[in-house]
Amino acid sequence: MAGVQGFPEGFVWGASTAAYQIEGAATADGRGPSVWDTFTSQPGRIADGSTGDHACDHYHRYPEDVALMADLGIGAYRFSLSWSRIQPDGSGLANPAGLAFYDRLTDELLSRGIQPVVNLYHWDLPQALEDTGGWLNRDTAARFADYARIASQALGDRVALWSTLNEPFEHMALGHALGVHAPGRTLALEALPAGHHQLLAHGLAVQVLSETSPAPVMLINSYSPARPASDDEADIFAAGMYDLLQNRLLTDPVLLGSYPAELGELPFVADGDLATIAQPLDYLGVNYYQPHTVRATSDGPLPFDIASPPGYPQTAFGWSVVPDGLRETLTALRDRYGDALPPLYVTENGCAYNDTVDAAGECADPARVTYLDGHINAVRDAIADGVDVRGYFVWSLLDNFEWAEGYTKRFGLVHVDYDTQRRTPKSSYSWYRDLITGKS
Ligand code: IFM
Repeated sequence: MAGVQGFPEGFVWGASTAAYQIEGAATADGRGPSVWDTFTSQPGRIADGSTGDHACDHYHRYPEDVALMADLGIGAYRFSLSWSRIQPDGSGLANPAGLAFYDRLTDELLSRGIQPVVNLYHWDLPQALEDTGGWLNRDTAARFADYARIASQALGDRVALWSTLNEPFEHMALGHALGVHAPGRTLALEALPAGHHQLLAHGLAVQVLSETSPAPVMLINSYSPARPASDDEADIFAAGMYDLLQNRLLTDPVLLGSYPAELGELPFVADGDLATIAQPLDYLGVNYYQPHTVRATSDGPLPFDIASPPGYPQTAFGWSVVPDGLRETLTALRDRYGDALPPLYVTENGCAYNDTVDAAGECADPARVTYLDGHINAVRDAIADGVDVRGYFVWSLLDNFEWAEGYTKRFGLVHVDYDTQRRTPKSSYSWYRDLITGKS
């Protein structure tokens, strides 16, 4: 296959999903409840009152989904494991039936020539661990290391690339500070230990994975350039604070072995934690959607408000389409971390639109094509500027359960009819296939 112009030989083109967002089969084969099962069962939490109980039924339909990936021509597929399928209570013996699903999926991918990129944790903590304090409890990090060992012993001979956690910052902020995601805690800045304990879990898991599997390891973080809403000193200060939290808080300890000095002493950081967290990392995963405009406020739980920057086209989520923000994100990481920065993968990038299937059975999504084209060009620009980027994964392969928005936001290259489970590749799917197979 010819490489895509402007991208290095061997650059990986992929697509991403996450367990709770696509698998369904919530109680199949001994799966235990996660915080998302609990959260979605509480009235008023999810925009359309839905749950991930059935989602895309990927648990049963994975052969069809892997066939779609093969036709798409992706070289790698990033998915997450459901911890509570593998350890229903988050600790103790593995559930063989749960592991067997990931075993089948991994083999199916490999039989189609698709590299499995396996993320251990995408926000679905086993409820039993939440009941003992969840990510506010240091012990959850040790439980995560045990779980990583089980996953690695089962799949580590075939996984191409591991990721420990997806977006620990969003999980801390949305789930523990603001309460709009599971587990629904509203701790504002008191949520910081939930971020620290996730990083501790990451560091312990990197140790386990490097002992038990030959595959390289990454951590996936979300990044967003911060822009002050005005020239006002308070807004400039607020933008700096947001930048520190979103872009540095959970990256500095991993790459530099220290929290940003501005934070001062953090009482929840124990002796030795930072050395554990700063394990050598093979890659860093970068998730990017949009920059944020930041305004100082004294009205909310946090001292600032963030918004989508004005003056750009917007997705159906109201997020601004700013492709250059991805170039800015990638170059800013290089400039901040220098030699401490491992090579990067763009592990999520994509957009939600109100896609529908027409009478002829087609699903046209030209706005997504424009979005992807712009952002892929931004990655090309970053590479031309010397940033070492090794791959790009679209979020998402399939329309899926978009957390607090339920099924109201469609991010997929493939449309999913949730009543019939019919999959319809969108025009962006054909466009992406042509790009990565060198036809466009
Ligand atoms: O759907 C999510 C994904 O789970 C994590 N990153 C952002 C996506 C879009 O909101």
